Amino acid sequence: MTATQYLADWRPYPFEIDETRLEFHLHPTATRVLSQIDFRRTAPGDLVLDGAGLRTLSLSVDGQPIDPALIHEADERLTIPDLPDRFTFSAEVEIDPQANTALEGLYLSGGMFCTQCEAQGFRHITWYPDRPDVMAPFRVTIHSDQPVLLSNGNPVEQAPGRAVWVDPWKKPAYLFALVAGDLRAVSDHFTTMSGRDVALNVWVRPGDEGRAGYAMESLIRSMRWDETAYGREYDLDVFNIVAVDDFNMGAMENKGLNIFNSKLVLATAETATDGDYERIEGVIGHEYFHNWTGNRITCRDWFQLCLKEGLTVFRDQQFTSDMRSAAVKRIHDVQTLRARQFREDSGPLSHPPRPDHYQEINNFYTATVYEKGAEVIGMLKRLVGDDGYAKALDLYFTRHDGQACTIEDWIAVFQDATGRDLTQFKRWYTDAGTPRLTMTEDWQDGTLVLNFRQDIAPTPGQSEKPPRVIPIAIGLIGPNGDEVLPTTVLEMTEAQQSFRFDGLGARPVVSLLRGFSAPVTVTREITANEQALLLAHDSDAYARWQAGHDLALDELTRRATGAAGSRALVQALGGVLDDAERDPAFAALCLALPGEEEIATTLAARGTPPDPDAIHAARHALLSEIAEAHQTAFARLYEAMAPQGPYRPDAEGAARRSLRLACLANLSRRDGGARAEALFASAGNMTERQGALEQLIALGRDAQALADFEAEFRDNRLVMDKWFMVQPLRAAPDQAVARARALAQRPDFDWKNPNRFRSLISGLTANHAAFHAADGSGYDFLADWLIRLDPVNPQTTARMCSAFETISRYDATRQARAKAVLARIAALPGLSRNTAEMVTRILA
Ligand code: 0A1
Ligand code: ZN
Repeated sequence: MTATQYLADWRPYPFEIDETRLEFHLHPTATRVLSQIDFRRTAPGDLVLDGAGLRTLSLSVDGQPIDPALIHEADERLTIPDLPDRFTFSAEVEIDPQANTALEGLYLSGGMFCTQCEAQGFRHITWYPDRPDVMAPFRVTIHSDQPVLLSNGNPVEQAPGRAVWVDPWKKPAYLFALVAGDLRAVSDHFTTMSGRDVALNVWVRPGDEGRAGYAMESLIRSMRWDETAYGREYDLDVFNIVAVDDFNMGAMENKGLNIFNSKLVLATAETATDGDYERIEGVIGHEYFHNWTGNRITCRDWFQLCLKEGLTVFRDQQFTSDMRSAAVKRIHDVQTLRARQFREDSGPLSHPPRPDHYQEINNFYTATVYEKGAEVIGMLKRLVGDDGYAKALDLYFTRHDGQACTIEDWIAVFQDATGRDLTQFKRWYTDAGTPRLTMTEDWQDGTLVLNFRQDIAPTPGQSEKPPRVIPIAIGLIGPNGDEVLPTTVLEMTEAQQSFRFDGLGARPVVSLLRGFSAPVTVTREITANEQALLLAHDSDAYARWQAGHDLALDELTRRATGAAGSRALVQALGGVLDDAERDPAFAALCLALPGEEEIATTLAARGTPPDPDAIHAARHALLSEIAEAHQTAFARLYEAMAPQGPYRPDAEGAARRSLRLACLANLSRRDGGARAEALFASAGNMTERQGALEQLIALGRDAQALADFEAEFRDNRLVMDKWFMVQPLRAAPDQAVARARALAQRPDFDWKNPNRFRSLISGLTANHAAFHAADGSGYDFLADWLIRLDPVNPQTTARMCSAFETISRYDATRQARAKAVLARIAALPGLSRNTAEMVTRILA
């Protein structure tokens, strides 16, 4: 078992690097890497370098050979004592990209060389101080017969078989990148705010050029937005993006050479959904925004990961709200946060946005670091105001440009720019757990008193939870629907606190946590009528949606535990449908009832072990009631939302399609799938085709459509990933596991490709009642595949273990079955550090 790393153990590196020179002789199985690193001493100490899986051919300091016995294989380190104040370290190593199925370091994807160095991939390339606080300018020479040779920075020499790239900006090794392959560019250019011309390229495989246009448009929008919203200008002569098919994550912000999972680059109307387009725009933005928040200013150590990720997610969320609909974006972000981060925070994997220990850093690229990291910044902005935020960010960029920083540095710029003491606020970074906010009301003679209490349940390793500052945005709605108090932010700093509102006429309804002003759960007394009033009249779109969502959740949890249903939700949705043409996206969001997983979470939080079958049945029954009650409205809106012109992947078009598909889902419950079949056959875009296909699978009328889809898209890996995903996801729970098993037998289930693996396996784990089948077949299926993948790709295996993080919510039989399969994984000889850490934490 590997030693745990602690934040408290961080020590400065005793050397700085003036320049790193690398020379690559690329070969699929025997690539030679020559390195020369100019070190300058800044403190006493040995030179410690990281290296993993390297065949070391030679090591020297200022030309003098170094004894290879100084390599300590067990901890993958080379330690050289007694060095002078300035020296050049050189190494020659050999690595095998083709054998690199873990996709960390230099590897091959479809014959193309590419790299992934975050978090600790560079040590698989050569000996180096592989830690983010050691930054250096790089000069990279590539020798290869591949036609396109790319690295970070600016190209200084390009000749057949050889290229030289120089990156003048100091960077840590995790931002290094190299690509060599037969690639084609979609090119454009951008003139920056100071008038510099930047060449832009999106590199794809031959034949994919027609699918990269949206990525390029998104890049140009991102560059412009970062100039106007944050005053940040790009700083090299070229910006390259490369699409690769085999990639563990979404994309990577390497300096000047972003590498992307091809599913986040390639899109046409026929092959990509509205959701795909939105993600492409958002992730292109995210990686581009890292140039300032991550690259120019990076992290001192990996415990500070949320310094770059929380901020960059926050920035990409702002970008998407500016490009599309701010209200829809906020609701989507809240849904994601609840589904992924609240889930993580309420189980055995809970950790603070800034953890203070880990075994495997790659297990900490989590919803807590990313999405909660972004929410924490949103709260900070709310507390200091827009001007305070702008001042703090300007100070951050000027004070810390070129540095590797900490959360303390980040908080200090807000304190210094605004004068506000943020000592209590810092707990949001250091303490795990989602606060539960309970509100009660006292009403008398025109005075409303709101009493709040915050409770935070213990999380692993943290039993004491002092109160945090919580910005609670509220409004008050009169009984006739008028707003009697516009949005007001209450700052709660104590465990219990009351706020008083005088001079009110009639008793208002509180619109609570407007804009989702803090990442907390809410407990309050509210009637179905009051929820319906908010759903109809709240001026805050998020709060309006939340009211309807809460109404639905109350209804579903009652039914799932055997209580009788009411008509309140069905009636309230009638009002939403009457208004749907004015705001189709909002109506679609309201029609998407809480999912089975969320119902299970809610029941568990109330102390009731969720019964997946009862939840599925209750949701199904309620959906049928809604479909029946509003069939005329659904039929009318389905026609009204028909395409009005050629497909455009913008927010307005996506809104209409989302409402149309919500109507289709309801109509399909009554028309036997006739409309879905017609739409599947006639739709000219993937959004509607996939939507129709999902309905046909749910109805069990899918054979023809699946065969047609396969015949049409057999050669398109990304589209076939959808085909693999929707079947286990939408199949009836009692058939989904068998179906997933059959799909896994197909020769085109290329399980070593992370996208293909995730499509099929996550399709099943996202089918709540199927994955949690009482006989344990879902757990067995997942475990069998995790066991198979672990020796090939530990990172992807470990990430998918989180499907088990909720097991302690369920009944004793399910728990025992899940724990037995986890024990089976834990006992495997040679299990990766990644997976071992996840399984141990889940079983703890
Ligand atoms: N920094 C990237 C995400 C990323 C993280 C880790 C990776 O390998 C372990 C790869 C990519 C981002 O935030 O987009
Ligand atoms: Zn990121």
